[in-house]
Amino acid sequence: MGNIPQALIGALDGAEYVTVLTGAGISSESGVPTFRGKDGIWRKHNPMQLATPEAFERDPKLVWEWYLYRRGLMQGVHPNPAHLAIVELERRYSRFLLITQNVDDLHRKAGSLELVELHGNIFKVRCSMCERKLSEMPELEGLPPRCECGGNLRPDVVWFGEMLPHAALERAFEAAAQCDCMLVVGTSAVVQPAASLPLIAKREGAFVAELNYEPTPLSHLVDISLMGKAGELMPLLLRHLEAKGD
Ligand code: BV8
Ligand code: ZN
Repeated sequence: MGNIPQALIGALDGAEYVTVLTGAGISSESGVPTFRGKDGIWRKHNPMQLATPEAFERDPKLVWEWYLYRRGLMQGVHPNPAHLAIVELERRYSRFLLITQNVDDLHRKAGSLELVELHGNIFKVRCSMCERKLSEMPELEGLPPRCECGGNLRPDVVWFGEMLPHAALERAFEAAAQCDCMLVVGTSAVVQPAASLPLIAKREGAFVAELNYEPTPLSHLVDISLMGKAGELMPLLLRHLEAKGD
């Protein structure tokens, strides 16, 4: 079977506590455009113009149009073999945490249970005044949608310059520090504080492997950096683990 280094199979086979950090690359084979890739949505729109509280303050309608467009891209989009391989991986460990930067809800749809969404979820909405959370968009009488309190409803995602949800971040930092092995899948590793999680894991003695389509700032810092498509590498990794386990 293909090219998965023995060191990675051995590290996963011997691990008690495994964490996985994912980024937009794991959803690209589902047809979801990444952020910074050649097909990246941020090619057409400048994220600093749209994914910031200032942008929402200045033009909430424009920001909502962008998020409705992105929600639209998600219609008919399903988890791919990489998402499903992580669900299989989770079942092999009593201690496991999936930490995602993605807001596309595909890990939850795939069946991942121990899951932390560092940057929120594009299908959830919250009030920018009273912070009330809604699980979906209210009937649209126009943009931005309004809360009963009169405040503007906003996508329940983390914008640049905003704090990450405290509980999610705490849980992610703790898991990174305690795990024996961390897989970093499909992220350009440029957004903080998510990109520091693999460094924390490495510093605390975990075996850290990156699976990505192209090199990143992490590639020379991790134990193993595998270049390739997550939808191919992750299922291959699981087949190796199953073969070893039998
Ligand atoms: C905060 C939600 C501060 C919204 C997102 C200067 C230096 C360092 C840091 C900063 C700085 N200036 C500002 C900062 C902080 C800033 C930051 O990190 N900026 C970066 C860009 C420099 N961070 C923040 O603002 C964070 N908040 O720091 O608060 C603070 C402190 C105290 C008090 C108050 C405030 C908030 C960050 C969260 C921003 N929100 N998204 C939305 O989605 O609309 S970030 C956005 O980028 C997504 O969440 C995405 O997940 C994330 C990371 O991108 P990736 O997932 O990595 O996606 P990308 O396209 O980049 O890469 C995909 C990779 O996959 C590629 O490498 C590609 O090769 C690979 N790939 C593609 N296909 C495949 C594949 N791999 C495998 N298989 C494939 N098939
Ligand atoms: Zn409100």
